[in-house]
Amino acid sequence: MDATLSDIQERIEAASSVLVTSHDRPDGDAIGSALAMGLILEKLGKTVVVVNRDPVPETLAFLPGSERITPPSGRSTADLFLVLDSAGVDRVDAAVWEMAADIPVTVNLDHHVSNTRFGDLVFVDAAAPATGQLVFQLARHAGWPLDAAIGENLLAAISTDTGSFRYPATTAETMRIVGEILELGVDVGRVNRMLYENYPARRVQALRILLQGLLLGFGGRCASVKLPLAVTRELDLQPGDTEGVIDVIRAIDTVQVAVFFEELPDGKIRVSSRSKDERYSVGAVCAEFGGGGHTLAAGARLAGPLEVAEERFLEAVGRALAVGDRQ
Ligand SMILES: [Mn+2]
Repeated sequence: MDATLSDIQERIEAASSVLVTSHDRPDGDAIGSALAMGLILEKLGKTVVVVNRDPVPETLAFLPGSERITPPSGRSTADLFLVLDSAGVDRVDAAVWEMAADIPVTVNLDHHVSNTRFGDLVFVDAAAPATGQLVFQLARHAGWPLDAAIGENLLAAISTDTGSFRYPATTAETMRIVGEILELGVDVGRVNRMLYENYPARRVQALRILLQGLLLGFGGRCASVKLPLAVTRELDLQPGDTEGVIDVIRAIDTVQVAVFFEELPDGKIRVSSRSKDERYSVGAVCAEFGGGGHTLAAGARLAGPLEVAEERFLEAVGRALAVGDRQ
């Protein structure tokens, strides 16, 4: 059921122990919002476990509390399960749900328009640019104390999900919130350096290989790159290494839609897509393939092989471009 921030505050304050998670293959918002929530709950005197199927990406390991993210194990005896930044049940691994199976109440706090509204208390604000912003709003609403460590996590969450405050969901309220976060004593220079200027060389090597295969389709309106599993293995790429590749190709002046295809070990193809224009919804394109996300940023999983998935998806992008042109 739809909940208010007050409903969620009440449940959290009544709980003595809380299990916190966010989506598999966590990005900056998933890690930052989960860690901030974990640290907030700890300050409130709760027993907290923050769990994720996947380890923290190397580039986010600097975030305060990152060492506390653990893989799922056993059955939690917590009173409350907080699921952050996850559009659907399937965004969180079955082993995490198994761990949470005995927890009586699940809270779903998220900003994906495609959220399936699972859980007992649901707070979805699709206008918010990051779940980190919702965590801040909840804490401010509740009057819970914050500190610099919490602030660093929230800044990382909001900064990464807004593309460093470039995406249109970035509002005056987002900037005001970031102002309040900086007043907690957060060093914005350090956080940005760690987030954006601290990459292993293999990441740039991967970018070089990907850009060699850059495809510009539909008169330069769609840019795409693909990553075969062989390259992932050869460069020993880690989760997070290819994050940002899509922003590089999206930045081409003629491009309206950017797509990144990645071949996975199981043979499936993970597709990430971005649009620059609300008329061309990559969310709708991904939904055709059972995926989801936002109008301007969405993902899906297609059957392989890589070239077939690429062709099918790009055809759908072509149709979306045509549909958008008629609007
Ligand atoms: Mn997010």
